[in-house]
Amino acid sequence: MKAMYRWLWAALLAMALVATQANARAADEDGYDLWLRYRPLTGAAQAALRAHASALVYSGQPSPTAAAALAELRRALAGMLGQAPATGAVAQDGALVLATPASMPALSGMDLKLDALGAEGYLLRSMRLQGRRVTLIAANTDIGLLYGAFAWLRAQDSGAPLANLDQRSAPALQLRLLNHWDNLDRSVERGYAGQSIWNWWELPGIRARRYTDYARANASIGINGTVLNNVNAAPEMLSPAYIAKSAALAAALRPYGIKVYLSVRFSTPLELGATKSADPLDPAVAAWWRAKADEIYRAIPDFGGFLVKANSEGQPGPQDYHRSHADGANMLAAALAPHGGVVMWRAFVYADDKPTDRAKQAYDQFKPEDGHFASNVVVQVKNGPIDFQPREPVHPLFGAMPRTSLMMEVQITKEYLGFATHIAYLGSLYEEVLRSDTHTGPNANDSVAQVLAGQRISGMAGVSNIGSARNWSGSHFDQANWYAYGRLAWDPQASARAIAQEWAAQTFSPDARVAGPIVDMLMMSREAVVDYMTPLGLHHLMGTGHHYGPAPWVADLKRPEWNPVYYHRADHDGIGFDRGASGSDAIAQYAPELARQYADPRTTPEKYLLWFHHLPWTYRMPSGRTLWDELVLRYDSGVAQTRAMQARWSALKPLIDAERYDDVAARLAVQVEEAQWWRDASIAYFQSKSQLPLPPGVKPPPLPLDAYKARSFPFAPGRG
Ligand code: GCW
Repeated sequence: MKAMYRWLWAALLAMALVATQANARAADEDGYDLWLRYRPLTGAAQAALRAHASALVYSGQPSPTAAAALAELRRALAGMLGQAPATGAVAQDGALVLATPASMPALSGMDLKLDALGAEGYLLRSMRLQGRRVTLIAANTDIGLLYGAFAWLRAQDSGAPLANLDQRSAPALQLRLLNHWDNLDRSVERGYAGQSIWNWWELPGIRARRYTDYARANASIGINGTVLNNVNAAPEMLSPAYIAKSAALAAALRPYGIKVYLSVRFSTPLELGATKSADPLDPAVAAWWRAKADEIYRAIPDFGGFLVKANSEGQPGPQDYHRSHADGANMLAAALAPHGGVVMWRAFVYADDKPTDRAKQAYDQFKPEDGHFASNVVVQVKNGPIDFQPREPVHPLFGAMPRTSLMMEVQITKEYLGFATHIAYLGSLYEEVLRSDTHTGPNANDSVAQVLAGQRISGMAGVSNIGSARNWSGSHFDQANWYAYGRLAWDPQASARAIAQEWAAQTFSPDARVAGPIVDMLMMSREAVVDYMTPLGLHHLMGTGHHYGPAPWVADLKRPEWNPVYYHRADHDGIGFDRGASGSDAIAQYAPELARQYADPRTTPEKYLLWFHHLPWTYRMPSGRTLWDELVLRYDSGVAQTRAMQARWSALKPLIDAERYDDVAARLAVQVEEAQWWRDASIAYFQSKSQLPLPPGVKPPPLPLDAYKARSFPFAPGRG
């Protein structure tokens, strides 16, 4: 009997313990709120916030944009304090005052140096106003106020002290855009977050609330434009019915400072049966585009412009009529110019009939056209010369077309970095690219960030990772890539780590025990992916078509540059792509200083070694190891880093809500397994070439090479 009581007692105690532990864990979250969660605060944190947000002050009738700023603050404060603050026109102690020179003429006399903020910048300042201690959020325009409101919330959410704020910020780039590769049937090319967010079928009559939340999220990180549809564009996009649908989206996004742009198919008038050709020099074609632009601007007065993929991967373009890129771009630019629109003409071109190194083709085609483009054309260049690989050296066009505006395109979606399954923080990738020195100008450091900021039309485009998934990006951690993209497009000099910290604090918790390990995971994640997929400058070794998983052996596709063997060139003697003078000479496209550095494997950064050089397996690395041994160890290191991320996450279990914890944990388990797969398959394949033994202590791949080759994934997502 006594034993039974003891047993019962122990059982009750255990149950109580489990219950308290469960209580201690935060409530489940599905990720819909992104980094704008505004969860209730308690204790000192709540008191501190209350002291700096006792009221919201704005005078006059707010525009839809100023109203959005006020609504966001109200919503946030109601969430965090349990009660929305009073709104009024008169300052009181602890008030948040939102003002532009138009809403509060006195601002102009206050020596705030508002001019330097431009049309989109803001300032946050703790100060005295009408004898009251307030926080001023000031800007020249209402959109600046909205950005300022979000900046204040970011400061609050990341645990910054609110008593002595003095921040000013203005974007370094004019165009900070998302590119959706969304099709009209709602499939998304290279999308891993469900169907397209745009419900084209139901538009324009039915406007999902999600469109407004999309706009809020984007405005919170400074994104000011969105290209709604895939660059592989359908001609129907420009039909009256779809212009009406785009106009409905434009109306939902407008209060948040987000302009709508469209991808256009170069042959649209021909395919819609309106003209007999798509020749840019045919007056009937140019007239059609002018009339079309007029029609679009009647429906969307602040329409941003066109994005064009022409003469690339089978898309039509001016070269079909023996015209140049500039001929094509300028014809469209002339149609948009009267309305203030821009043409973003993509430099991502490579063609069947060009036997040259794919990495050279964009430069070869565009550099000779420098200076030929109209002033409202901006050439959109991918960050690297191949295609959104886990790592690439920067594109040689940056800094090489001084008489043409260039903007940079990066991928936010992870076509080549494990879709939404693997964690890979792209803030690190963007930062690496933006800080790369192009050596193209008179400055000691002509980083890509500086080159971009110096363009007449400046900007960045990020290929969106947003879909209809409840958590927007398909995985919680992929939200960080959307966030980092926006923050870096605003300030290309910002630090990826600082951005990771902001994101982790807002999305999970500012508590260092939570944010610290999450930042560590983010910061190690991209290098881990590089190491287990494509170490030491290897690239484009992914599975055919879907680009998931290792397939370095593929050699039978129609076009040479579709085959991984084209890129790694491994044989019995060595590995790597010779892009020096004895090879494709792609190196010559870089500024002399860089070209000199890349010409010699000894001075080429190790991370780009096999990008630029074909080297014997026995080549001595700076570590003293042979290239073969080093390569194998990198693969192992990638797997080890992935396991380390997993361990960090496991330790966070008590501090993260179960819903998000479990989802991330499941993905990490798959990532560890797949990192191992990448490592095993790659080593098995390269060993079949090198015929060398593995370094001592290294485990051989558990399966024969053929077993890896036999894997196929006919239903992998994202092929549009
Ligand atoms: O990365 C490649 C993708 C294609 C894409 C193309 C591009 C939209 O595999 O799916 O097409 O680049 O950027 O145009």
